[in-house]
Amino acid sequence: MENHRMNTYWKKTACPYDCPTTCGFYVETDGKQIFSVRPDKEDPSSGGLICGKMRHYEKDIHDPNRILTPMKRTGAKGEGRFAPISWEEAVTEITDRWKALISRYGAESIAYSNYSGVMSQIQRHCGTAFFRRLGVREVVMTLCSAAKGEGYRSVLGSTGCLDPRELKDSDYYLIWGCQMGATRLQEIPDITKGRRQGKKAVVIEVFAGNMAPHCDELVLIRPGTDGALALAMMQVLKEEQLMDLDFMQSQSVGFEEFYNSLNAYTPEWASRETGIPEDTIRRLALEYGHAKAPAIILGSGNSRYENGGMTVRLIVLLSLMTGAWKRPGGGFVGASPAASPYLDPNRIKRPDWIHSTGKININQMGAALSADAPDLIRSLYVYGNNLADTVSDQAGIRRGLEREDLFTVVHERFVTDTARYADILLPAAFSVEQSDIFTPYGYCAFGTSWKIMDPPGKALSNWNTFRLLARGMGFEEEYFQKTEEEMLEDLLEHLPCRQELSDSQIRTLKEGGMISMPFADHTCWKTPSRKIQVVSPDLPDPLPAYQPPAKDLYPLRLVSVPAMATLNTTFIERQALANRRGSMKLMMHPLDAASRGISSGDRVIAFNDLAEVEFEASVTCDIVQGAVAAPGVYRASQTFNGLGVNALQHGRISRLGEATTMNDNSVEVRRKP
Ligand SMILES: Nc1nc2c(c(=O)[nH]1)N[C@H]1C(S)=C(S)[C@@H](COP(=O)(O)OP(=O)(O)OC[C@H]3O[C@@H](n4cnc5c(=O)[nH]c(N)nc54)[C@H](O)[C@@H]3O)O[C@H]1N2
Ligand SMILES: Nc1nc2c(c(=O)[nH]1)N[C@H]1C(S)=C(S)[C@@H](COP(=O)(O)OP(=O)(O)OC[C@H]3O[C@@H](n4cnc5c(=O)[nH]c(N)nc54)[C@H](O)[C@@H]3O)O[C@H]1N2
Ligand code: SF4
Ligand SMILES: [Mo]
Repeated sequence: MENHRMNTYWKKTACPYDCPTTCGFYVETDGKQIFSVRPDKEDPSSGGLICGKMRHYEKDIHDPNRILTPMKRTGAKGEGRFAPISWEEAVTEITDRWKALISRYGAESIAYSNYSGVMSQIQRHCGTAFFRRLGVREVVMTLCSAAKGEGYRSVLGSTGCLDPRELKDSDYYLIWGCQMGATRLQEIPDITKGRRQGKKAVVIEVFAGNMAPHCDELVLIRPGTDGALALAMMQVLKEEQLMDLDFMQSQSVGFEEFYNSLNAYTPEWASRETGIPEDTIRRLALEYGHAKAPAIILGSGNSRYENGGMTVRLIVLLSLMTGAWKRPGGGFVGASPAASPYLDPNRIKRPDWIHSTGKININQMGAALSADAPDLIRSLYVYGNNLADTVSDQAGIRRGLEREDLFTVVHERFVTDTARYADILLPAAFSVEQSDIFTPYGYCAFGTSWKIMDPPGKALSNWNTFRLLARGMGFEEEYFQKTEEEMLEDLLEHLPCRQELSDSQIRTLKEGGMISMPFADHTCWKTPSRKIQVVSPDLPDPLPAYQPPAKDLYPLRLVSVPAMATLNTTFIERQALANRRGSMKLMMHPLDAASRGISSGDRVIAFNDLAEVEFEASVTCDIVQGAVAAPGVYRASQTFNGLGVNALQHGRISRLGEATTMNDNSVEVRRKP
């Protein structure tokens, strides 16, 4: 980037990445470049606290390694050699191939993959509309927290949980499987302040990660057994008469049946399941039961199991049992806090265009891309997703991407491990080069950001790319005629919450910026019965009960945890961040390491029936015995043997929510000779 700072000014924008916060901030620009980033103290969700990664967003936007032109593959699949072509050539080739496939095999021979590269709504979801119009199979988008969402919804429907800004009123914090120092940074100051005032923060984790300094007590738990802990805590609350029976009896359905089932779930029983000492479980339950406004902050880690939805149901029920939801600061953080929807997503996603009854679960993309799959996929379009690194069954996915008969198109900003397999590679834009609406999933807020500069070279936003492809396919719907700015204006015209907005808020949305929305009424139950659904007759398991995690085939349970310096594979191009993260580590308990003759710094191989993956061992008491943890997602060239941790993960899906079970796997580990 040239650094001629002339006539610069500050523009408001928002972060396009997949955090609960969606921080708003300012960028310094001259309309052609971004020079620097400045946090915005007035921003509703971040309050001016943005992560280190985005404080130098300009380095990614002006990264010399960006893809700037459409390209066609010249080397072998996976090699990453390409030659520039024009957009016209690219679109003609893609749409000619697709038309031929559709007439010969039907539209279901084409598939797409999209996830969380860009989380702003138009750019994230416009492809869904395009592919529905094309007639391909629906993609089940459950790579992240869908089991958590379903578990919560089964009990509370769309009831708004706490907005993290309400945590200042809580009097006890139970931080449950959440690496907040990385993923909910903005909530740490209130908890730190609370702890100074004598409020207690307890972390329940498989691996403490960055949370050890932010809590008063660390409780280590065996992976996938949190449901047992929640049940035993409720058994103690019952025995000690710390439940708010009036509240639960009057506000819920099915309470009696569940209440009567609790006796079997003693702390002694739960101790055997979880590995947590019996008296710790009892003490935790008493502390929680005596608190007036305790808050449970739940991450997504313990929902990424076959039993994940049930685990979340049980933890949500625990959050309700003492009546905490009635009091300011009491309740639950980790689902949607919104009182009602701000935006109608169907205007972007167009469910009215669904033709196909088929489905592809993104977690099972490895099997779906197989040459032996019953409904052979002959073309794959990837945008906002790096499936070669981030999705389970990595070896299966790579085998699929290597298929010579798979016509692969990737729309990307960088030559990722997925992009290396593209037949046609298309250049994508950054958030400041496009216009969109932003809806943080963890805060009561939303906003807009209008294009600040043109994309460099021939890069195009997802919206503009799908418009070109739609024209190439001959789609004439008005949807595809609109510019992204017209689409954004249309969404603003039709906001379901428009009546609730002040003139100045509407002005902010029109100019670009985030606005704060009212917190939900936490006892207005938005469920079909208008009550808390302790029992859910429509689910396969109506009565909440303990379900153990998947059977261990190997002696060590394997969990994946977010890294501080990167966000899935976003930011891994930036050398300073990659250096800060360091090499691919496997966290091990000292007893598990000693019995295998392993010390910190040793190269080790973790293996199971799927793969052998090389790591650097890091021996620490911050992980529960019997488990290993792999922080971060690495690109192949940053790994030791070409494979990442996702090569050790099966593509099984959860019982509730059809979601990822990436933490529900086991391995053995040996020292590399
Ligand atoms: N810096 C940074 N920020 C991020 C991300 C990132 O990779 N890096 N990722 C972004 C994304 S995509 C998301 S979805 C969000 C949220 O990201 P999530 O992936 O939901 O991460 P967390 O909820 O913070 O952390 C999950 C925690 O669950 C723990 N865990 C795993 N299994 C169990 C279990 O059985 N029991 C218990 N008690 N704990 C368990 C893990 O040890 C881990 O600490 O963060 C976003 N923000
Ligand atoms: N081992 C392990 N695996 C994980 C996780 C983990 O913690 N550990 N986390 C899981 C979770 S929670 C999630 S949400 C998934 C995320 O998985 P992915 O959706 O694959 O997320 P990223 O790795 O961030 O890759 C997103 C890609 O989108 C590209 N991109 C960004 N903006 C745009 C755009 O506007 N247009 C286009 N066309 N492309 C764009 C980026 O350059 C990037 O390469 O990973 C999951 N996989
Ligand atoms: S990556 Fe997350 S914490 Fe960082 S600025 Fe974006 S939303 Fe905020
Ligand atoms: Mo995620």
